[in-house]
Amino acid sequence: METFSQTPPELGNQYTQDRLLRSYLARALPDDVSAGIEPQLMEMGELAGGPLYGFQKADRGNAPILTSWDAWGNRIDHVEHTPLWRAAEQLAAQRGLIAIPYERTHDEWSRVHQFALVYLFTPSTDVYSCPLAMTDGAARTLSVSGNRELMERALPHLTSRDPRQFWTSGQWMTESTGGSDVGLSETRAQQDADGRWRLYGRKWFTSAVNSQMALTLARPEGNPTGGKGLALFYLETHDAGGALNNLSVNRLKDKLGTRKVPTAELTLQGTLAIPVYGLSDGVKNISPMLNVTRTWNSVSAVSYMRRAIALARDYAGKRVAFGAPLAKKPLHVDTLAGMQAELDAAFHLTFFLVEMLGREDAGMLRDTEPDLWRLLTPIVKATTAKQCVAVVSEALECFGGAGYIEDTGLPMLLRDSQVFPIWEGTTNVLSLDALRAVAASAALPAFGKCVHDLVACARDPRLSSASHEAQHAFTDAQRWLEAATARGTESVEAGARRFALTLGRTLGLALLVRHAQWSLDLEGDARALAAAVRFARHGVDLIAADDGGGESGLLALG
Ligand code: MFK
Repeated sequence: METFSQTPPELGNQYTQDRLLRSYLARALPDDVSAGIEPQLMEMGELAGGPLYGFQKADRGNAPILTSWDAWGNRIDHVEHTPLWRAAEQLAAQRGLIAIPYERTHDEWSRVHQFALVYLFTPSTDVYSCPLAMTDGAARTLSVSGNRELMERALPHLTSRDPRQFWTSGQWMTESTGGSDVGLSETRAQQDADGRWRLYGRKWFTSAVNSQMALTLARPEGNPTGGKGLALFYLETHDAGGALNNLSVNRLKDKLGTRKVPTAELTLQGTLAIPVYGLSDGVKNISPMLNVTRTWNSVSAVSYMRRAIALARDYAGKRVAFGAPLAKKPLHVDTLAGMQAELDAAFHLTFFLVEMLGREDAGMLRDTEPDLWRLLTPIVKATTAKQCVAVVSEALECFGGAGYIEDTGLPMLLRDSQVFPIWEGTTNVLSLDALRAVAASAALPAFGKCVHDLVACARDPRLSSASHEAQHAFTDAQRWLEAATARGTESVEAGARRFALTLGRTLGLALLVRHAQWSLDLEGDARALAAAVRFARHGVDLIAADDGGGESGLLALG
């Protein structure tokens, strides 16, 4: 007698099957841009749900390998990527995943073009988005640096579509003193008698160590402590003969997830490096990189949510329990709907940020928009990362025990997602960054006007409570900031996370409301409306004016 075996979940073309992506692009993009990029999205969607997804499953058990010595006793520190990553690198270069925003074929829409492709590519390539994010961040940092020599040397490689010419870049910031308080960095920079700079120190978490170049921070001798005393340096990892640039790979990290990413501990022993601009203000000077990698983080987070939901939805049609497919069970459908509403909000929030980055690249941000962009980058990263972990965790539960079994490929989704709230600034570090962005500028009134203008688009009465919730949550956040400021800095700091996440969820809801009205009017589709109503019910307003963060007594001992 044959025993039962469950049909596994499958993916189809990840572009054609994505109602959210297609509907967003139809609203946001001019027709000529849509027509120009659609064939690329179709192709990437087919790859991501077909051959690349199959390759990913076959590559599941592989990991990068560090070989420290060759057979003859020479130190080589060679890191071999897995086959999936080798293919991902070729594909990323050929499809222009870094080149697109620098070629700027579609002007200010080039970032939407790039990140729509990245959103499809990322969940089938096991966090190859990590080296790509750093590469994009380095390209942008060099582009705005004014350092002609470095731009001419590195940019043609970073933005190449030819895999033989393509370089990736590392972002070597974290030291054993910590990843958040970068000003504590201990790496020293010394100038040779012949004027060349050499770096000495230990970098503790250098992702994708195989990159051909890196941007890093080091303290020129005699400089003060703190972030201002650091300088931003450019280095190439190998010399023209292929030898390592006076650095050694001590070991690869043993991580919870992102296991395809060869994250290393490095010792710099006189590594030749070039100052990018100036010999101080390193934290400030590397911030263009952070703002790009935080955008990649947000796109990656929504792409993982999308992948988890795509698998869970397909499975719901196949898995029969208690007499019917899960897709016919009201509670299961309700659970999936809640996940989808979170994804809809996170997606619109992320691509709103992507649009702003595109306008920033094109020099089109006006008036208070640069302040708003500065505020939104940490808020969107923090909000979407938290949503991603929650949604992917819920998706695993949709598979019951199978979601906990490694060779389904599902647990890896959760382990990889858990990095999104941690790297590129933890939720708390980014919440404090958002407070600094608000304090230094007109960002908060600009944010309020943005929310107001978005919900003002809503005419359908079914959107009125969601619109009201968005406006109300913003008002509460604003009142909290005034009241907390009057109470003192401890009160402000204690509530920073609730403040930042309230802003993130508020803008997500307001963007959903705008899209829902458009979709009702032009597509005759009520699914975005359903997402707005559901997301509003999940809780948007996480803070009240009297939130003093006074619960620290809860932690008293005894
Ligand atoms: C899948 C995609 C993801 C790919 C990931 C790739 C893997 C990479 C792995 C990693 O490297 S993870 C490590 C990433 N590290 C971080 O994200 C650092 C987290 N910590 C912070 O962000 C802290 O807030 C910070 C280090 C910035 C605090 O340091 P400081 O020295 O206290 O900075 P401060 O005083 O806040 O800012 C110094 C200057 O920089 C200020 O300018 P002024 O000197 O003119 O006043 C700030 O305004 C400016 N600044 C800081 N952050 C900025 C910024 N300017 C613009 N944008 C920002 N984000």
